[in-house]
Formats: sequence, structure tokens, C-alpha cells
Amino acid sequence: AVDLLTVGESLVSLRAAGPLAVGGALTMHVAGAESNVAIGLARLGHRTAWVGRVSDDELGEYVLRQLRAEGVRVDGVTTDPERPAGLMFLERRTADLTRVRYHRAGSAGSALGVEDVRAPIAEGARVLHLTGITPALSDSAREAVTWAAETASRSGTLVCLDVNYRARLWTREEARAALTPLTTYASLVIASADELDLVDEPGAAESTVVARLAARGVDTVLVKLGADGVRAHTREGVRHVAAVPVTAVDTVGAGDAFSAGYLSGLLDGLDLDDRLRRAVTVGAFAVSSHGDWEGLPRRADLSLLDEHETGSTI
Ligand code: KDG
Repeated sequence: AVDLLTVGESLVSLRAAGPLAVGGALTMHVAGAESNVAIGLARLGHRTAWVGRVSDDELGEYVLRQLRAEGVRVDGVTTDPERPAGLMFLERRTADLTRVRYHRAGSAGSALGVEDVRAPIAEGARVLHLTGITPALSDSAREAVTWAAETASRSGTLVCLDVNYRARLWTREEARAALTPLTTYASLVIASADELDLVDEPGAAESTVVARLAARGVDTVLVKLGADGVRAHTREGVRHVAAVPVTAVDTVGAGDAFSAGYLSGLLDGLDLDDRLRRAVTVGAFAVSSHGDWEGLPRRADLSLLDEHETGSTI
């Protein structure tokens, strides 16, 4: 069994240095929140696998090649002979604003179904990482994620859900209806402050959401605060850890890096403060380098950003 299994869609991302409407060179990368997390953990030395569907062409081959090169296991991946790769175009509109355009409707990745996840889930993992992106892709993808979460949690795998709301894929109401029931299988829920009410009633306060999640069996809720760090709610109370002060050049992938750092600390058996510190540290590497995951640290790199404040109890 691997340390971490993630399920989702990996996209071919085409990045433009300026506005897409004026053309110019595009650079080709692999994107996808779940595979970003897998890469983050693999870089830190954990045994990691990603599961999903890829197109049966050069683009699918490219996704697998990149993940393999990063040390992520892909032997559970399904190759889809009929559907194309999901694409994502990224354009830099201002120095600090990147705009995303998807071409993923009907993609191989969005056709994910229960059959694709059965064997990898049966093999087992210490942690199963899911995001709110996959259930937005199709009915079958939503069923696959729900089945995976339920089956894994029943067999003692720790299930982590990152809400990861994508407004270009579905409405907040649709997301809420799909994601709230998923939290019954999760031990760990990660969200930014404005995503918290997507696993509860519209407009619910943070403390209310946390209490209701706890009642459903979630023992840790991490509220990502961007440049302000993270607030962690556990049965022991609330902790705040500041972000590592760095110059942000590209925030895409920062949340995934944060999740990877936290889960790495969890797999290493670190205490809460040290897990949170690893999360903000890996997040800081992501925002201070270009690309979704290219700048993520290896273990020896972590100490480069060591000197920052410790956490405080609220
Ligand atoms: O978190 C970064 C992701 O947004 C990106 O890699 C693409 O998974 C992706 C998505 O669906 O937005």
C-alpha cells in the first residue's frame, strides 16, 4: 500500500506569458489539483499514487511521463481510447492575476467512474486525498469519489477532502449538495474561508461549520488564509500559524502545496504545529515559484525557509 492515494483529473496546461487573445508562445505543463498534491508528497519522499483517466495519445502519455518522472505511481491509471485530454489555458492578465480557461467537458479525465478506482482503493493507502473538483466533472466522477471515500474510510484509511471550489465548473449550490455528504467520510477537511459554507448551509459561520463537521466525524478542519497563514480547528481547540513571508510570483497550486505539506507532516507523525508549519512552508515554495508544482521542495529544501514565527493558540 502507498502512503497517499489521490484520485482526480490531470490536465495538460498551456501557459501564456500574456493575454491569450494576442497569442504568442505557450508552455506545456501538467496540472490538476490532485496530481499536484501527489507530486508534492513524492518530492518529500512519500510513496504516492495518482489515479484517473488519461487520453490514449501523446497528451495522455505526457501526463503519465511527467508524473512518473516525479516519482508518482501511475499503474492504476486507465487509458481512455475514445476521449481527448482535458486542457487548461492560463493567461497572465496582470502581474498578479492569472486567468484560467478549461477545455475539459467530455474529456477522458471527466469520464472517471467507480471501475477506475476499485483496484487502487482495494490495494489501500494510509491517506486518500480528494478534492471538490472531481465531483464537479460528471455524475460518474462524483459516484467514483463518493464510493472511494466511503470504501476507504470504512477500511481505516484517513480521508482528506480539500473543498477546492471551481466556479467555472459548477454553482455554489451544486457544490454544496455534492460536497456536504462527502464530509461524512472525511477526517480532515481543508478549505479557504470563503469555501467553508460549501460543506454546510449558505452563509454559515466558521464556528458553526466546524461544529457540524465535528458531529459528522471530521476531527481536523484547516482554514487556509492565504498570506495570513492557516487556522486549524481540532478537538483540542483552535491554532493559528502565520504564513512564511515570501514574494509571491504565482499563487496557482499554492493550496495543493499546502495540503501536500500538511499531509507529509501527518504521515511523518509530526504534532499539529509542525504539520501546519510544514504546510505553510511548502505553500510558500509554491507561491514564490512559477508553475503549479515545479518549484515544490524536496526534503532538504524545507530548511531554506525555516526562520519564521511559530504558531499561537487562539
Ligand atoms: O490547484 C491548481 C489547480 O486548479 C490546477 O492545477 C488545475 O485541477 C485544476 C483545476 O481543475 O482547476
